[in-house]
Amino acid sequence: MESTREHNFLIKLVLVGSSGVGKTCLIQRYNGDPYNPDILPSISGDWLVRKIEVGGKRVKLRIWDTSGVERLRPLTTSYYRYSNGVFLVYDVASEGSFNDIQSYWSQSVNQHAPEKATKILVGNKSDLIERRVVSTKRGEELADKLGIPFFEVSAKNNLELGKAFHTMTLLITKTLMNDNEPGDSQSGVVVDPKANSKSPYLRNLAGLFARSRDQSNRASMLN
Ligand SMILES: Nc1nc2c(ncn2[C@@H]2O[C@H](COP(=O)(O)OP(=O)(O)O)[C@@H](O)[C@H]2O)c(=O)[nH]1
Ligand SMILES: [Mg+2]
Repeated sequence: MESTREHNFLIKLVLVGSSGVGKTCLIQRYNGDPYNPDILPSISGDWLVRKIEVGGKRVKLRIWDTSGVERLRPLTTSYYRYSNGVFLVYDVASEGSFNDIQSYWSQSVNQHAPEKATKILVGNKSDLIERRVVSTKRGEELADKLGIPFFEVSAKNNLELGKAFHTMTLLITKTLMNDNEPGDSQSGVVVDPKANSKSPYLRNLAGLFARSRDQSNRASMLN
């Protein structure tokens, strides 16, 4: 049995998106593993744990990988259960994967993920400059339409991944601290009773998020 003192928050994250957008690569890269171009398509969901510190709080992230293969999509709905955050991932070199976000994934998340789950739109493979078909602007427009933050990343070149996960974690911890429901089993969260929603890092959250989005956009424009 784990001691609740080990971490202030236990957060469940899920990555969804069509097959081949790079969900597994993103998770492995974020976990510190080298980029592996020969990765096999995921059949079933899998998860790994990463511990990080955000704003002086110890956070344990349990990150779920899912399969975007069409015939297995219904299975994904069970992964949304008790999730605190969902990354909606597309591939900037695949128009189809971008369309799938609008026609399938955003609806499936809204239907099956907890209402309070934080959502972030992620355009992966920003390194594929020649093959890009979805512009940064279109990604931003879709994110605005969905009312969620947006990052362009590259699992291959390890660009902006950390920022996307960091922002997700910050936004979730902010929600949880506002809720302030110690030991809320619905969200699978351990809330430190000493957690103080008036901490300076949370006050700076809005500015931090705006900055990271600016930087994210700038970085993708430079590519
Ligand atoms: N160029 C490029 N290829 C990537 C990137 N991320 C993943 N891939 C490739 O895309 C393919 C699908 O990746 P995978 O992680 O299995 O996608 P998943 O089905 O969403 O889990 C693999 O051949 C990866 O090597 C990236 O950032 N850039
Ligand atoms: Mg996969």
